[in-house]
Amino acid sequence: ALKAVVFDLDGVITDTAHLHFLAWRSVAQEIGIRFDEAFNEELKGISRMDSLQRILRHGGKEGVFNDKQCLALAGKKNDLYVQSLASLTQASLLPGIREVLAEIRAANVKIGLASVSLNAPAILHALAIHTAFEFCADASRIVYSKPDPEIFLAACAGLNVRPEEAIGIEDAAAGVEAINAAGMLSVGIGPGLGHAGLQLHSTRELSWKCLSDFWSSRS
Ligand code: B16
Ligand code: MG
Repeated sequence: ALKAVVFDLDGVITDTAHLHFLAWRSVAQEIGIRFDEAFNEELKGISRMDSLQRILRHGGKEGVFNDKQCLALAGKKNDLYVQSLASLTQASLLPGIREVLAEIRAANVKIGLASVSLNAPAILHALAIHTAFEFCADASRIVYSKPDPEIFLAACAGLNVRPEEAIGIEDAAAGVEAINAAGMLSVGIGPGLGHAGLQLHSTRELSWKCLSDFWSSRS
């Protein structure tokens, strides 16, 4: 039986991808790298330091900065990003999320979080939904970014369920890959996620009915 549903944060629960983009763009500009929102897609679900490496590679500046300089650049980005999080309120929840969380809970199925963002706890508090989650994987203890399954496996372990008993929900290609590699069933929200077990256009389509129908159709 289905025992848990594990959510990604950015792009599934709230849309912070644009805030990440604005913060990275401003840091990148200072070191002469330009990038657009299309390239930003490739940073979804990728950890802070790995994102910086991808940006440097994108700008042809791989290996130009030493570790200390990289940490400073990442720190500057995070300061800008954290400042921008002040704009988050309960209204920043993506459509249908509050409802589906309540429905999953009512069905007695556990709810977990698998976000590689070190800011995830602060974001859940700002959205006033932290109490909905029985377990949030600790991003600071994760070694490998998505598409590695590590964070989804950590979420399942913390919820005390086997990956085969859980559904994962993601908006990023690397995230869907991570869910599949963990041995969970995957739900992809948005375009370009043909590798997801179930593809939806928007969080609006998420409901307990859609998740439980998907589960019974596959197991
Ligand atoms: P932070 P997710 C990810 O969150 C974001 O998609 C990614 O763009 C970001 O770089 C990463 O978190 C790290 O975030 O700098 O706040 O630690 O999609 O796994 O919820
Ligand atoms: Mg995401």
